[in-house]
Amino acid sequence: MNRAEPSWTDPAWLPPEAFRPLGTRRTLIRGTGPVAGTVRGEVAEACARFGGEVVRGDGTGAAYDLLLEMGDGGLGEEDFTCARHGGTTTVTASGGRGLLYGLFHVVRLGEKAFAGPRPGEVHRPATAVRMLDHWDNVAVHPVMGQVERGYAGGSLFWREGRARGEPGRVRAYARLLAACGINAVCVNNVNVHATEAHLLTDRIGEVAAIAGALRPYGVRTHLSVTFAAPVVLGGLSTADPLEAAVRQWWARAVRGVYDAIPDFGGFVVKADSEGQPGPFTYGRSHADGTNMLAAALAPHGGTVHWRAFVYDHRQDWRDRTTDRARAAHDHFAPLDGEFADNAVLQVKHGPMDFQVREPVSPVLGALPRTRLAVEVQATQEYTGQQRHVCWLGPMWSEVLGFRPQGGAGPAVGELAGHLVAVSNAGDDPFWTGHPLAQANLYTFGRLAWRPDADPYRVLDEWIGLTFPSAPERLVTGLHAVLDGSWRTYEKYTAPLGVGFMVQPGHHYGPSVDGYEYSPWGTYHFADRDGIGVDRSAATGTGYAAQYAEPWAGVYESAATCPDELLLFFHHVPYGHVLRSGKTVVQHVYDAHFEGVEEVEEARRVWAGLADLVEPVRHTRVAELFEEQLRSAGEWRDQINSYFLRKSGVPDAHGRRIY
Ligand code: GCW
Repeated sequence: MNRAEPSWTDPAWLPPEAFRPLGTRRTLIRGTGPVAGTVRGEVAEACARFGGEVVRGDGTGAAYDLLLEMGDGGLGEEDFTCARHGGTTTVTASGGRGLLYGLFHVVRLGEKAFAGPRPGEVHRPATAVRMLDHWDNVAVHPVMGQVERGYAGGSLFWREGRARGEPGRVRAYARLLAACGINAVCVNNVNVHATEAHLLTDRIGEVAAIAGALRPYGVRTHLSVTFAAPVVLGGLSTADPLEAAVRQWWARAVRGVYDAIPDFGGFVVKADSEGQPGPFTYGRSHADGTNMLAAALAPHGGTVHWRAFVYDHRQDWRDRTTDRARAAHDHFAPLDGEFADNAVLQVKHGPMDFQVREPVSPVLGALPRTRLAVEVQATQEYTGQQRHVCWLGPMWSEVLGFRPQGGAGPAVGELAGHLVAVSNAGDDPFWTGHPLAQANLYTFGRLAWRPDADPYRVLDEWIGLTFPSAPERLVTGLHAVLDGSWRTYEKYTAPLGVGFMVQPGHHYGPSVDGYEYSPWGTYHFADRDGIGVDRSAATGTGYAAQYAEPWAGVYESAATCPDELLLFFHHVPYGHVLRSGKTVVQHVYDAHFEGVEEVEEARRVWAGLADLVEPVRHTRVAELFEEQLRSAGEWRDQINSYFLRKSGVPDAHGRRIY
């Protein structure tokens, strides 16, 4: 592969050129504090490059094109207004972050920010916390490596047991994040191993240094902690959340954290999940565990994000009564109303595990008295591992637009006060391994700011910022490659919502029965007659009944269940006729042939953009397309052959199946 030496100045959104419209203007800045200082620095740098000017003093009597002003009391700390009258564009904010977001708004608008009148608009984020969780280990893990499920090189923060000590790189990352509205980062893996446990106490200084590099761009730092910390770090004999000594230990530990990081965001906790310790050891509930940590954080304004990803990961495949999809709702719905005010239940968007197609988690509609965060996965564990183009904007947008109570009820984007993505960034020269995977990171940030935003418009923004003054052919080409890429990926991988069918362990590439007899609870139950999981209430696991109406009814019956989720909810014969009019097995064949053809077409479009994209970026994507095409072909052939062999039903179009 054609890899340059890692460098954090390589292409991403916000190249210097994106600042040209602003950098050629005269700007007056009124604001104080560290983040306002960042705004000043950004504008000064752009002006130095492009010939504009930062107007000095209070600006009285001076002419300026842009006023960036802090001081309006009526706005929240992150809000800003933008207007243009009489030849001056004015951004007003009450806090430094609002001013910074306003600056990036002007950069996004480009020349349009300085043309014609612009009526005053208020911009405010719909969600208070827009967070990236890094599954980064400090020490290289023997199985999971430096970054668990990381496909973008090493960690931005840690290397071989220590902090990298590269604040410039972290600051550059924070700048990209601020430009899409992300305001929080959790700097270590939710699986907290022995070395990482110490970040909470004796190694908090390393976290503080990272926090110092994130802060100028308004990004707060969070930390994953182990529930067993009082035992493994404090030498106590128990981590029972109701023990006074345990509660005191946490209170003291949290004080130490805030001494080092006064604006610390809080903890992220994976407890009693996939082997991580938790309150169950002591016969306590998730609410007991959460609230104990919440109590320690409350005096300092911190929040605990408690993950709902809890299920039996030692299942017996012979047992069809246990359903992993049910687990989060079974565990957490009964606890509604028991969680502290500064506790947030962090729920994966689907009931299983970030598959290319899942129903929206029923947990999101089941805890009206609990603060919720929705967790999506920007790192492409199950969606091509940043070797395949798979822009997830449309999927996330569907999730955020889902209304758990149906038509009149609130959408997931309104129910969740916090949005979280597992980060896809690392020390790769393009930040995300696949240069086009940057679009996922950017889109997440913008959807977190405005969950009902049109993802295709967000993609336009990313294109505009990444390729300033891109000719129409490039814009059209990028849309052609990215717009449908998630559905293309869905077509050539596991069909109709059935999920998994990946190689065990690393999860890349097809293995139809790879998890069929495993303890992980991810089965498809294919036999000679049919395939799918019966999750109906009438004859199956009852999962469908975890939804409110109308969804419980819609999913309960194979006749009303949406095609793309059919095998998630029902075990049907291969000849079952979908709502589309095709049989299940013919759909499988058609989708797999089409999916590979779509990859070929995307590769062709990309090849035709060679004259419009820097060679290093173009080459990287072109090389990855070769691998995507190979892998998609492998998926097609394995899945089609499997279905042909199981069902004995030939392809209606007589295409080659093995
Ligand atoms: O998606 C799965 C991954 C694990 C991950 C886990 C989780 C961090 O395969 O690697 O662990 O989910 O979300 O906790």
